[in-house]
Amino acid sequence: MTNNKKVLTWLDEMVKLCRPDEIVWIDGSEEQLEKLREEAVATGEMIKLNQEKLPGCYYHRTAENDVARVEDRTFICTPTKEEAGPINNWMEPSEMYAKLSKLYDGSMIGRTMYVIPYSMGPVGSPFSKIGIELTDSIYVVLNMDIMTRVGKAVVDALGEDGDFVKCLHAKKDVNPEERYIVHFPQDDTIWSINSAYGGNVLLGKKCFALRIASYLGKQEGWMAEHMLILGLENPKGEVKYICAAFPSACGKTNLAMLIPPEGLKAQGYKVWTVGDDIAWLRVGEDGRLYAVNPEAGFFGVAPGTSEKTNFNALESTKKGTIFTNVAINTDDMTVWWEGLDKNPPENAIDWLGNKCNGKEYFAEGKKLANPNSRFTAPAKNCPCISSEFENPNGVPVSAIVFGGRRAKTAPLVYQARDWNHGVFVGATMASETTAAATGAVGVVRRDPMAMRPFVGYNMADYFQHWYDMGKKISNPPQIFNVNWFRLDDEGHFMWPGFGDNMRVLNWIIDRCEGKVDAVETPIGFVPNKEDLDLEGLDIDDAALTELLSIDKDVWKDEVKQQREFFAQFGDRLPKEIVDSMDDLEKRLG
Ligand code: GTP
Ligand code: SPV
Ligand code: MN
Repeated sequence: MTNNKKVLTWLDEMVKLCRPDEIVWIDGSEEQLEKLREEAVATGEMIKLNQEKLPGCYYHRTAENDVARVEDRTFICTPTKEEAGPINNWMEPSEMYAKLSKLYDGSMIGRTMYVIPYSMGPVGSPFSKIGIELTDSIYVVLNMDIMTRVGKAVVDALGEDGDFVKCLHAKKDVNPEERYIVHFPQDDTIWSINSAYGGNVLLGKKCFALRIASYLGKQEGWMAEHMLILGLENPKGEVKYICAAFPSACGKTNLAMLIPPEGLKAQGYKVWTVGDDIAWLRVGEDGRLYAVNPEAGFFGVAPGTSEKTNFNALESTKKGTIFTNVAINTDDMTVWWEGLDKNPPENAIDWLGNKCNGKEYFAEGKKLANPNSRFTAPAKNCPCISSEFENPNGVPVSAIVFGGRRAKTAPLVYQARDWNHGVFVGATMASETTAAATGAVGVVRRDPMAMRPFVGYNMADYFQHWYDMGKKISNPPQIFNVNWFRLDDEGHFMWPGFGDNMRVLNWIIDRCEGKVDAVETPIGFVPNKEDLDLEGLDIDDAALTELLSIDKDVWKDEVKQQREFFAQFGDRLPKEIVDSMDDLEKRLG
């Protein structure tokens, strides 16, 4: 398929290492993909779902020990440990290559190696980047085909001499003890072994589009961020774009596809989706920041997705979608997960493959779907996909929003004073952990810019990069922080969330346009209650007051925790962060 010597030399080397029986280039044709689907169904790797109700949809179950990203087994292998920084796991590159080569040795004997040429971003766009993933998994091939632009056109765009990110994946025997997700930023190389789950194996996603791309962005003067991109249309038909960084399973897909509450919808407000997980950001000639979504699909959290909470996401999964680790309704071969509706199927197979009575499970509080079960859906299925989705130059960003799950502390929304203060707001993000990664759930941890697991170099230098970018953006976006997850004393969410988040987005855009005043607090600007459009919302005044309040004692303690977290970066920490912390402490009195 190519004469590119760099590709052929590398492929030759990897084939000698893994020793597959066969090598198959993925050309992106429907004919080839259909054959692979049939093969995967024949071997039991995938299950064909009801083709009348869910045309082109398939089901896959991963191993019980392989259902989420594995941050403790994810490495950034730079020549020195300092380059990787204190947050990343690190090993010296030659040592890691030697260690992993032993694991890959002969790992594809008796298997086929698929060669997937793919583009992150529209094929041929000057902002796009090409990768080639070698894998022995048909599931990976079919997911990559949905999540990225795959096939012959990419090989043509690469040309005889083009560079690409070299991605090697072998599922081997999915042994968690020997599972490694490894990045060599200086070599444009990613090696993944012993997993078959999403973020560990769809190497275009977190591994390339965030870890490798963040490193490239630092060198080349742009940014790769864990952000959704949405367009907010007002009744005049003007569209303003917002990027939002929330940690994994904290609401990006939901916000990106939001449907406004009745009142606002009737006035003509609308949301258009450009991206739901990753944004590549560059400075345009007009001095504004521009965002491109490098992906072509959504790898979304299934539980909690319903017609009510996220109609557009659910619609996106009605055709050409792969479901992973949800439950099957065996009466009609459709899918089910917690939160889809209140009617779990009686005749079901749970995510572990057990036949069961879903109603009994539900009554007993047992999970039918894995909490991190996912759908892989083509972006073009989404009813509210933006007309700018394929725009190779991206969309101009009016606001950047940070946010996380905080039961207490963070108010519903506040605005940073300027770019540098906004960088501090992002750098001091913290959120309760979720099922998207292995480990404890619900523990507050610091997660700067929602990028803790995804920065491909020293996080102190990443903070510096944000400050440096600020100097290049003459017309910068305003920066905000939101928290949809504040709990009352009984443990209930105080804010209704989902579609009602539109009320907060409108305030954000009003602030960007200088249309409304705000209350200055020690942490930034919070809304005057009357500037939030609350029409049709059943929320009492006391709750709203609390949602917008800042408890100085809690925040003094928060600054202490920030200092502890930042201490690990030593002298490498930008001085601006320390200045902002001192300033915040002073303002808190
Ligand atoms: P990743 O794909 O892991 O990066 O996750 P994400 O940030 O896209 O999160 P997603 O939108 O899939 O939401 C994760 C979970 O949070 C789902 O179970 C949602 O139902 C729930 N959720 C999303 N938005 C809200 C909200 O505004 N309020 C509340 N209470 N829950 C929400
Ligand atoms: C996340 O965990 O942030 C995801 C899913 O978007 S994964 O592709 O597994 O990283
Ligand atoms: Mn994500």
